[in-house]
Amino acid sequence: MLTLYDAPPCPYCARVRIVLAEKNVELETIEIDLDDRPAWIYEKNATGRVPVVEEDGWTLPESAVIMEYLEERYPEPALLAPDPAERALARLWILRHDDFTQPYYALRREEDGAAERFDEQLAKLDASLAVRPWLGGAEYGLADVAYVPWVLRARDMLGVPVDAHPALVDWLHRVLERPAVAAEAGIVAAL
Ligand SMILES: N[C@@H](CCC(=O)N[C@@H](CS)C(=O)NCC(=O)O)C(=O)O
Repeated sequence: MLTLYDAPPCPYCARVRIVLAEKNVELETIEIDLDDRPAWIYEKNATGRVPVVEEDGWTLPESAVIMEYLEERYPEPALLAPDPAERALARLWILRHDDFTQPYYALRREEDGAAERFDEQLAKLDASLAVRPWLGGAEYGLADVAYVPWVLRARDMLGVPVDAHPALVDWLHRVLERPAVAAEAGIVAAL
């Protein structure tokens, strides 16, 4: 059985929760208190961060790597397209995710200009979603999962207005139709 070291507020953990739910993987969840982390978490991940997954005594940190691991370990339903170009596009979004999260965390720290910089990032997602239905291309997949935890938290916890970005609003509506993402919205609502 797979174990997930998890923290409900953590958007990186949310990526992994969503992928596991999409793939209907049976799991045990061990909740880590981020304000009072147990010392043993450093044995699972030298940085002390979550998420970490563990399977048969083997541990793996880093949400982007975990998502890819889960995609290979539990291939059905697929969350990466068969087309190499679409797989590459999804990976590019995931690789460049820091461009999106830097202004998000700056906004959380209430830094000057952060709202504008984060809105530029939302506009970038919107522009892509205006030409393709999903971030990775024709189908929902890992790129959408990689971004939606922050978009939900920005909208529902930081009060960021998203209405000026119609393709993003439409994507959010479609992505929330997936039970795995709707469950995550429920977690955010309870934070
Ligand atoms: N690059 C990591 C980031 C994970 C991360 O930053 N997790 C946060 C919670 S959202 C954490 O464990 N923070 C504790 C710390 O930084 O000490 C990933 O993608 O998994």
